[in-house]
Amino acid sequence: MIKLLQKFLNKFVRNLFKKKKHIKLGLYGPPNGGKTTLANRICQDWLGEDMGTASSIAHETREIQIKEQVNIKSKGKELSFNLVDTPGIATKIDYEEFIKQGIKEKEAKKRAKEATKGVIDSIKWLDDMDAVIVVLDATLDPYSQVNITIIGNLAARDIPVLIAANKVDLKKASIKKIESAFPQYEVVGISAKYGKNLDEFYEMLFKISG
Ligand SMILES: Nc1nc2c(ncn2[C@@H]2O[C@H](COP(=O)(O)OP(=O)(O)OP(=O)(O)O)[C@@H](O)[C@H]2O)c(=O)[nH]1
Ligand SMILES: [Mg+2]
Repeated sequence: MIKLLQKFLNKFVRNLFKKKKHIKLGLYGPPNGGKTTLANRICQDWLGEDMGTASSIAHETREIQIKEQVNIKSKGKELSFNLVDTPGIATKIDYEEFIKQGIKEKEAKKRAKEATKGVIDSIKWLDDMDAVIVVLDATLDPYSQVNITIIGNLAARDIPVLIAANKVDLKKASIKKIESAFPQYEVVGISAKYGKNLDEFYEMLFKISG
């Protein structure tokens, strides 16, 4: 009996001091929204290094990328997470689009195949996320099938979401349009490329992850 009690107490004490696991923070969205640019911005701000390659050609990220132990601080609070950059989600991937961007046929076909697998991986990984930043290009119509599907999936799983309305440095950008498309979520306007409004972004990140 005493042994059992001891065992129980040991386990209790061990659990008490076990370090809280790092939360997984995912970057999700359609291709070219600026997920990797934002991932690089976050990693530069807090680790002084890049995370991946950003490109004007869609589906640059075709594999899940993880940066472990990113620690951010805002207003005396600290947040620690593993940052997950995901391949952009699309309903249709056509290798001819890559050819139009100057990529040779063989490579274009390979890319299309990898990009398709990437989309499947992104969706598979959704279940593992503790919180998600949906990165949208604020110059585009937010009511796309992809955006609605991503946000609907996150809502169904009760995963906390922050929408980053990216590219606010561009004239055509509209944060309002995104806010009215997804009124149930916090929206923060940023420019990942030029580092605009990142302070507010980090504050919001605390709000959704806390
Ligand atoms: N003007 C402007 N361009 C941006 C901004 N953020 C990203 N971009 C550009 O948008 C393009 C796509 O950026 P990425 O970061 O590669 O986009 P992504 O969401 O990771 O794309 P995939 O990996 O294909 O899913 C690149 O040409 C970036 O330089 C921004 O804040 N303002
Ligand atoms: Mg990317």
